[in-house]
Amino acid sequence: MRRLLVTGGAGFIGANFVHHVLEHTEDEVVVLDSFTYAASRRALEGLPAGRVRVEEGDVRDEGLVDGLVGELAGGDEPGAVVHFAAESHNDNSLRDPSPFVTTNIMGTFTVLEAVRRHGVRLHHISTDEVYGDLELEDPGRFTEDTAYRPSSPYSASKAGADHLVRAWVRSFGVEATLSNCSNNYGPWQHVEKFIPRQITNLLDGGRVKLYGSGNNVRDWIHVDDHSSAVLRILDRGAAGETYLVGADGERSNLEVVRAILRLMGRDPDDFDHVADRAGHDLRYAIDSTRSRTELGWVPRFTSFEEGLARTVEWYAAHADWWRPKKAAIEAAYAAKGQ
Ligand code: NAD
Ligand code: TDX
Repeated sequence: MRRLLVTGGAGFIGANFVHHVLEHTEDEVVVLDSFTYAASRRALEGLPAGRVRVEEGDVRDEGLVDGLVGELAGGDEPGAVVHFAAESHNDNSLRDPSPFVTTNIMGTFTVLEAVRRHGVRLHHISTDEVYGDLELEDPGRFTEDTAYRPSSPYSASKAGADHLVRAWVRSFGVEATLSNCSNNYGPWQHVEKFIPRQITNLLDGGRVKLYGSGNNVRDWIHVDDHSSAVLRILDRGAAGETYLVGADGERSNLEVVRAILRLMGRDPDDFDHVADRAGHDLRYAIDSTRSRTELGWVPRFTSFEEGLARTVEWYAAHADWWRPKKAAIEAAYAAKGQ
């Protein structure tokens, strides 16, 4: 039995990860989450109380983080921190970068200092966006050796956090691994994000909203495959190493929108072009060869269209969860011409 401290465990990926851990291991989990607008208590309901404890608090709170990390030290099997907590939406970072800098950078600093004091292992969750973007016609993909070139306040704050983790590994011998994953989709994703926004617009009788030309490419992975990769890194990853996680799911935004419209029985060309995102990254693409060969990890959702169909069904069945958040999000987008 291993003990895990999962920061941001009430968010989209963190909550899916907690479910995945409970299903596939004997581990016990403490969730640390400050329950921002992005968190969901409902996503953690019904989990066995003997194996999951939820602590409401801020990852920037040094005393709180120190106490929770201290609980992981010692014991028969070493515990670990899995650090998901972050401000995660690019559009929000363009409106107000401040919480991105403090949570994503200072929060990671706070976690690093605590794991350093207590000699506890850390897995840091990063993103492919730290590498900036690729040209649409570029045949290349991001690898562990790609130089950092972040474009947005969000991706710059994640890049800053990654640099801190690597510096703490080298300078202080902190036992940390990192993963940079591509765009996730699946259950419990906030309706501010691309795929849930379009599905719930259609379920609500609204229209699909595509930024700019729609030619921008994202590399989609089902959130459950991200969880299995993180678990594999915890089990087999080497300290100090970085693992890229992706499922060969490159699609243009236009292709995604048309797939959603088709799945929902609509005309695939019945959508609105809206104002583009400032500084909009063109293309992300992950080469996950190393994670597959060194860790033996393989994604289970090899068909994006099948994963998308299941996601559409999930949102249709969980309108009571997303509908209370929907109107305010759409009003904010409308105010920006999006
Ligand atoms: P999310 O916004 O859905 O969830 C973030 C969680 O962190 C929320 O529960 C929020 O309450 C919590 N949080 C925010 N600030 C906090 C603070 N100061 N203290 C404690 N908790 C705080 O985000 P997500 O999409 O689940 O992303 C999780 C992680 O994965 C992030 O680090 C993100 O950068 C990374 N990531 C996301 C994607 C993606 O496609 N969504 C892809 C690659 C990497
Ligand atoms: O309404 C929309 N219309 C649209 O065309 C929205 C919300 C988005 N888009 C476009 C912008 C992007 O090209 O869709 C693409 C995906 O947008 P987001 O869901 O906002 O994701 P992205 O900016 O690519 O970042 C995501 O993946 C990497 C996560 O939000 C990050 O947390 C993660 O690091």
